[in-house]
Amino acid sequence: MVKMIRPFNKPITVARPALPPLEEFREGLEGIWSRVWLTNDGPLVQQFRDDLMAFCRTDNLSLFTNGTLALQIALQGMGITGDVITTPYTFVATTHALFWNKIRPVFVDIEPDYYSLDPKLVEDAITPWTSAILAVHVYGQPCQLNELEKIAQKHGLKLLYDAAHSFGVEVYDKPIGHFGDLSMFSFHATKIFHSIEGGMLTFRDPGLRRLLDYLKNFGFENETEVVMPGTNAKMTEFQALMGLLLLKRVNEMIEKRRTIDRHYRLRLSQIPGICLVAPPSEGVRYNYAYMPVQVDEDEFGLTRTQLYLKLRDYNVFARRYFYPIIPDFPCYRGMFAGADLPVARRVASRIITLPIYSDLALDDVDRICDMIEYFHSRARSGVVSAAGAQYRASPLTATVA
Ligand code: T4K
Repeated sequence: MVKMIRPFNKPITVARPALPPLEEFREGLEGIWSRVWLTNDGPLVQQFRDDLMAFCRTDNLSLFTNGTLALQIALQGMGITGDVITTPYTFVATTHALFWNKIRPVFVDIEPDYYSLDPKLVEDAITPWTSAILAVHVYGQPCQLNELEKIAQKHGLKLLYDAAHSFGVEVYDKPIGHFGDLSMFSFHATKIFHSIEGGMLTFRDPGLRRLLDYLKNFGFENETEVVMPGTNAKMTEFQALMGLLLLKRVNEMIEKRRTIDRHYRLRLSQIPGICLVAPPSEGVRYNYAYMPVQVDEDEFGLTRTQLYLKLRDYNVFARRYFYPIIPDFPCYRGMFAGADLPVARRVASRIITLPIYSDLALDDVDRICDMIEYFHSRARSGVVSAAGAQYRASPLTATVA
């Protein structure tokens, strides 16, 4: 059978922000115009906070202008100092937030199923200088929550989660933000749910809310009194408007992603050398935030990076989230020479995250899978060398045998 594959005629990117109907946004803008209130805890920000409190089933929640500042402020507000045990397999903002607080990250390796901090290794890394654990629910898949909680309690450590990818995730009907002492969610445009830019903290200690309010607003108590050296990390009315309109649709968007994920899994599981991440564990209501797969070069016939480049030839802009691991970025290189991180390194060298967003058509998913299948079969038949030198995709069409 001969199957034609054409490159997409416009880029298919790893993520594509969801947008509400323009009419609804325009209506919201009219409200903002009539109130002439743009930021500083305006009515839409307050409404957004209330709606999120209902969605996340907690009163202990605070909004920020982005997730990175939310995490930086959380570390400051909780008085975390010294060493923090964390993961090398994440977006660089997780580590940057520690550095901005002059906290030393202690990298511990990840587990191979969902790529989050391996609790078995965490305990061995605890020293008298350790003050907290900062774990990441990578791609939205929950960390080993009970194990981390037990370790944190046993050693009197704070437990923080970078839940940037995890909005809408629940574990046995409990929202993911209810675990640990605090969780940070990112509402960046590329996330499953967003407010253009934005961030949210949920936390266990109700006393933290007031402190966070000070810290994100210069430490102002009132017009003339500043009670602590805060910064500026306030959410604007425009961000809140976007968030409010998308929050109404978030469950529907997750459902669409679930269908896309299922379709990918069905197709990709047939391709040798494409290794899927384990499905969500029992009790987890997942949000299908990302579509990561590992490429086994020996079986697939191409390296991960070769596949990434071939897809680009066909106008598919997958990403290598998260490559390289954090200690290998130039700004951190050499600082963590002793860290033994074989699993994180291996995953980072094989990972590719494929496009997923709620309005990605299933036909497009099929076409991406056809391409991957095609690259594999060409590589196997020797048309594409392991170095990727013999074959360049035609800009217009390619033929699949
Ligand atoms: N912790 C973790 C674990 C995180 O993953 C992140 C953010 C954070 C903390 C920090 O949270 P924030 O401070 O961002 O709230 C993107 C996002 O910018 C970043 O938010 C996200 N993680 C990270 C995983 O991905 P880049 O540099 O890869 O984004 P960029 O601009 O290359 O966009 C990715 C794709 O999305 C592009 O190929 C095109 C598409 N796109 C992007 C934007 C911005 C659009 O189609 N429209 C758009 O408006 O970091």
